[in-house]
Order: sequence, then structure tokens, then C-alpha cells
Amino acid sequence: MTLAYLGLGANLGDGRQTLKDAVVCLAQQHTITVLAKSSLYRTAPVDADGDDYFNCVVAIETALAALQLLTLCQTIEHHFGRERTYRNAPRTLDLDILLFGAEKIDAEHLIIPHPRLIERAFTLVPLIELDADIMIPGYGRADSYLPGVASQRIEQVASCQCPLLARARKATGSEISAPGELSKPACS
Ligand code: A4P
Ligand code: MG
Repeated sequence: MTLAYLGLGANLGDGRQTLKDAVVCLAQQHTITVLAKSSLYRTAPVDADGDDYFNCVVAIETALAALQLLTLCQTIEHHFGRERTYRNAPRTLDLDILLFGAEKIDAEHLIIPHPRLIERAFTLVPLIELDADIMIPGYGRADSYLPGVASQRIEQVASCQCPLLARARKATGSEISAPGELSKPACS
């Protein structure tokens, strides 16, 4: 079994609802187990146009190989009406593999860790929310990259009610910290 982290993003249609539905869809897959979900974040588009995005990260466990997981992610994106028009085009759902265990993969259609993971608040902040000490293979501690994304607007819009996360927060005795001002979490 491999512990993997998926990044979800949407900025077309009701992105907030789409992300919730996509997490339910992931949880229904018999080939993966969703272990935890970050809060939902509203984020400014990075290297992209269109409306603000909604983003979150989920931790999953799977016996799939990384390429099989990519195929599953793309099938789910398609299911949610994803169209590939141009790079970084507004999208109903983007489902990226951020981390796949300790693996480093550099294949034609799959690069892991996700090559832009450390450059973006919308991936780093929710990832660190799920595991404050998480390491990125080949890069080191994820939180060491937070200063580099501090100028990117990211706002926590919904707090995860997952018991696993609540336990993790209690254990660390701290709330999530993120670059920029976070709004007060509002449960949804
Ligand atoms: N691919 C390679 N590695 C991976 C991986 N680890 N996970 C390949 C998923 N896919 C991977 O992706 C293009 C190709 O990347 C795939 O065919 C796959 O084989 P795509 O999803 O079809 O196209 P894309 O998303 O437009 O391009 P890309 O390069 O994935 O863009 P990013 O890096 O995902 O960025 N701003 C905010 N605030 N929030 C966002 O979510 N997202 C993007 C897209 C830009 N700006 C954003 C957001
Ligand atoms: Mg993508």
C-alpha cells in the first residue's frame, strides 16, 4: 500500500461543490481509501486566468501503481466534465498526484513529486495542513518552501471535520498556519 497525496482544483462552475463531490467520488473507488481531507481553500489563479480557484488536498492509501492512479484521476476529471483546451485553462476539476509514497518518477506522462508543488501555496498549504512535518522526496521539508509562496493569496473557506485531522491538530496543539491572512474557518 502506498500513501499518496492528491491535489484538487476547480475554477469553472460551482468549484466548491465540485471539490466536495470529487472527494466523495474518490472515497467510492474500491482501489483507494481516502484517509484525510484538508480544508477547502479559495485561491488566486497562479499562472492562469479565470476566476478564483477552490483547492484542497486529500491523503489516500492505494495498492495501485502510480500510472494506474493517474489514469483513475483522469477518468474522474473526465467524469466531472473536464475539457483540455489549453494549458492552465479554467477547469471544472483538476486532479493531480502531488506525492506517491517516497517515489520519484520522471516519466513522459507522470512526474512525481508534482513538478510545481513547491511553487504554489494552493498545494503546499493544504498539504502541510494534513501533515505539518511532511517531506517532499528530493526537496526536503515542505514547510521550508512556504516563504516562497507567501505572496500568493489563499483563504481557508471551510474547515475539515475529519476526526483524523482533529486528532492531529490536538497532538500538535496548534492551528494551521498559512501564508497571508486566513479567514476564520467556516464549516460547510
Ligand atoms: N502529469 C505529469 N505529472 C503529473 C502529476 N503528478 N499529476 C501530466 C497529474 N498529472 C501529471 O495535465 C497535463 C499533463 O500533466 C497530464 O496529461 C499528465 O499526464 P492536465 O491536468 O491535463 O493539464 P493542466 O492542469 O492544464 O496542466 P498542468 O501542467 O497539470 O497544470 P497544473 O500545474 O496542474 O496547474 N491556480 C490556482 N489558484 N489553483 C489551481 O488549482 N491550477 C493550475 C494548473 C494553474 N493555476 C492554478 C491552479
Ligand atoms: Mg493537472
